[in-house]
Amino acid sequence: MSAPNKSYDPVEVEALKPEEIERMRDEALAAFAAADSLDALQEAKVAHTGGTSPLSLANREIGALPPHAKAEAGKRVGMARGAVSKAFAARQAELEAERDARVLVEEAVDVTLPYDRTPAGARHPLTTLSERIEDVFVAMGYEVAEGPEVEAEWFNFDALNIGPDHPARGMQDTFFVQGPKGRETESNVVLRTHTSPVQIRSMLDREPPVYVICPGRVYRSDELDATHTPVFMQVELLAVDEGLTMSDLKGTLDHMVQALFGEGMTTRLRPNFFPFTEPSAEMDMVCYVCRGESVGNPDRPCRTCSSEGWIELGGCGMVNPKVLTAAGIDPEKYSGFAFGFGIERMLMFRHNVEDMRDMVEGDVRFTRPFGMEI
Ligand code: FA5
Repeated sequence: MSAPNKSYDPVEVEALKPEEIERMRDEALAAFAAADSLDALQEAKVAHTGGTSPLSLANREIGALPPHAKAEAGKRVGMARGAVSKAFAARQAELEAERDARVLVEEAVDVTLPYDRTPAGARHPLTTLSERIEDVFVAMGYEVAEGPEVEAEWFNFDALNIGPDHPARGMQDTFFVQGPKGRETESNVVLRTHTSPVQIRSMLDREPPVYVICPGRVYRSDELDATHTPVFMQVELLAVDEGLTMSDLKGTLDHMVQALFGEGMTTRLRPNFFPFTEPSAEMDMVCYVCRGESVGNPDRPCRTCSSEGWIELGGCGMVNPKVLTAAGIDPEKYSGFAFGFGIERMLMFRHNVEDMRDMVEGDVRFTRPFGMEI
């Protein structure tokens, strides 16, 4: 830095000459304009505005000028530095905008492209349908109840009024669990053939009133074919309260089919026999595709109900007083109704599945159209 000099003319200090200041400014502006990246711009900034840059050094010279010369030199250097600083900010904004535009293009994701990640899998439609049915009843105040799949014969048969010699035991083609060594035939344990034993467990576990919905897996020694599987799902419904009648059962079933299949669906009951309900009935719902209009109408055949107008859903009836007694409930005071049906059959007609084997083979091409609900 030069020493103070009273007779000093700022124009005579080389670094403060107007043309020198202009040159420094123009070099800085040219360097900023030439910078083609934010990093290059940063380097140009250090070179042209940093502590050892020509403009900073010229600025320092001002301090050594006599007072009357400082103002003019200060103005000249200040204006040059202001122009350099503005040019830097403008170029920085330009380069940042270019970078943002480039990143948007480079990092764009085409959400319509097929992805190659391993799919996480899907819940089986039998599970989602079963939960949907549970929701309908939970909304009416029912509780979800469960029981074991390996069940005592007493719960599966005896308590349900299916005696040792009752033909229903044979009819249900039971899988018997082998007893201990030497007493293989004496286990009294079976793979449950229906969800009705959960009725007994629910009544023994609770004081009436009892309102339960019992979904679960059941087993029968049926061959696997288009309409049967040896392992399938049932849902059981049980209500025990004072003064329940068949009309409560009918109203509940009507509500269920409307909640599952839509407004205006109705049900009908046909006489049937189950040892654990008296009277017993087979429950049909009106065909949700043709609504009965295919009956006697060859021009409008219906594949869903085979033009019968009705679809069979399951068995039901008023709980047999003997069953209430076996579960410790006074049949003089309480009555109950029950209903049981197969989920595979319901999935078949609700979603036009033609072959039950598709439900057990585990092929994702079957489950995928039902949605990837996890
Ligand atoms: C029963 O199992 C009674 N426990 C239902 C019941 C409960 C009646 C409460 C009264 C009161 P059933 O044997 O009909 O009933 O079987 C009920 C349903 O299970 C049938 O309607 C059918 O949808 C389904 N089902 C029966 N066998 C098979 C099978 N092998 N594969 C798939 N679904 C089946």
